[in-house]
Amino acid sequence: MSSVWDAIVIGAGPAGMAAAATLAEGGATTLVVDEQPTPGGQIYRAVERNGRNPTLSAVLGPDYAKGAALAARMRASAAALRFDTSVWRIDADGTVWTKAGGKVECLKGKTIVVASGAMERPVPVPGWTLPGVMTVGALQIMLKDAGLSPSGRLVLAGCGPLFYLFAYQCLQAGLSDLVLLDTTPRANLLPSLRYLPKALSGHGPRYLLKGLRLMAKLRRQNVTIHRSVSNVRIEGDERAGAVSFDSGTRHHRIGCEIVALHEGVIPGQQIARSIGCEHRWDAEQLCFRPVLDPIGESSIPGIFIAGDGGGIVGAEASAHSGELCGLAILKRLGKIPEAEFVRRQNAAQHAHAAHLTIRPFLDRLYRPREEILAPADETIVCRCEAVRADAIREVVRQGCRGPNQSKAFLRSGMGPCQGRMCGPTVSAIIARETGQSLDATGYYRIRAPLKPVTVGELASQYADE
Ligand SMILES: Cc1cc2nc3c(=O)[nH]c(=O)nc-3n(C[C@H](O)C(O)[C@H](O)COP(=O)(O)OP(=O)(O)OC[C@H]3O[C@@H](n4cnc5c(N)ncnc54)[C@H](O)[C@@H]3O)c2cc1C
Repeated sequence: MSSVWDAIVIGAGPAGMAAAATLAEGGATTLVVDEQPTPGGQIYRAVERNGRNPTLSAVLGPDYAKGAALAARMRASAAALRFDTSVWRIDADGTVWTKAGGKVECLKGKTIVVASGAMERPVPVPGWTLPGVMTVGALQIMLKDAGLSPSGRLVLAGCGPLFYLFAYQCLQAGLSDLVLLDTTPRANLLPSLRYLPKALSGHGPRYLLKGLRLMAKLRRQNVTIHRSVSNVRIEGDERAGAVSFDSGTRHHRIGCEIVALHEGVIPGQQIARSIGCEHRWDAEQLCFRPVLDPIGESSIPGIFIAGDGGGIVGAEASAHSGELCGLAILKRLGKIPEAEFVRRQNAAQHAHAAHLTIRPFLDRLYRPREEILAPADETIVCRCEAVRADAIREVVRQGCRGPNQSKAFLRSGMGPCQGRMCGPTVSAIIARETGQSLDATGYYRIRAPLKPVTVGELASQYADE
């Protein structure tokens, strides 16, 4: 074991970068680990390099460019940065196992900041396993990482802020054959209006205006948009060739080359669950999230969770939550005077809250349809082991009460994605079939290794002995 760090930060997205900069500027020995080659996380992916590419910067927009300042602040601090490095195990005592360049290393932190972000909500619809079907986030990663955009007709099916943002970015990138299937249920509109007054405070109006501008641009460019879409099915033998769906009372079928699905993002649970942090079902965001105190500490002392991994808050609030974790750790280490701590904590809490005024409105408006959470019988739920929804319902009828037991019956969640893609759906189906709450149903028990590690890589730590 090389050294004991005051803090190890996992993830260099907005939350991790803000936490690391705050910690290192305050004199804490800080190590940042991220499996990507450069800082930025999901939203600001490759922001340093793309800042030198005016064409791509124009496509990605000004909110993307904001990430460069945060990356520069972290780089200017004394934080040690390790990129292209995956964390594959964390123990509750602050031991962190990484792998990079074929070698495994064991590190120790007095505190850990898990800032590993969100993932897209799985969208299990018939045909979602066909080649040619991706997620909106995956296509956006190709755009940010390599400036690539799809050729041929692209159908985007889903809803939520990232859905419209990516549609807009496609237009900016010059894509002309784009069809949107907006799955926002019409019935969501009225209940969401209850949250509009709150959304008009803090930074809410800025987000609302941005959304309205994106929609106006899509309308001006005459993009075909089908609204209130349901029953999406992707058809094709070898690969996706068409999408059928209902829009209002009409049934449609359109040909396509690529289909991208998106129904919002949910916290990535793998790391926090593997450490044993307590999670609860969030009935507003329809996902599990870790139980955190107001400064971001989890149920395990010394393990902090910042950013979207602690509940979906968006990029700027993620950065403020990272700062809050950083300040709390500095205080615990005795590295910040009380008055300065109180002043900076108040400012960060205030700024964080101002970005959250929009959330209840967005969460209610873009609440996914029931068919996304608990899909029709013939739909494959576990992609790795090809387990269908009806098989999960059948084992519940045979007495299976939870996701871990379903593994023994069906092998669901035991493939290479380690349950990331089927976990939320398996829990939702079992809860509905048993009539239990989601909290009582629970989630897969997640165990290390969180990333594939070879025996050779494990052996590498003893190479010098
Ligand atoms: C695919 C995708 C695209 C998105 N695009 C946008 C967008 O364009 N605009 C927008 O406003 N919001 C976007 N979001 C939402 C967005 O993620 C945020 O609100 C924001 O990036 C959250 O910041 P964060 O710091 O919590 O996490 P992230 O930005 O996700 O950063 C997490 C970091 O942790 C690293 N990491 C995770 N696990 C490990 C591990 N085991 N080992 C090492 N490193 C690890 C990741 O590589 C990543 O860099 C996107 C979300 C997703 C899932």
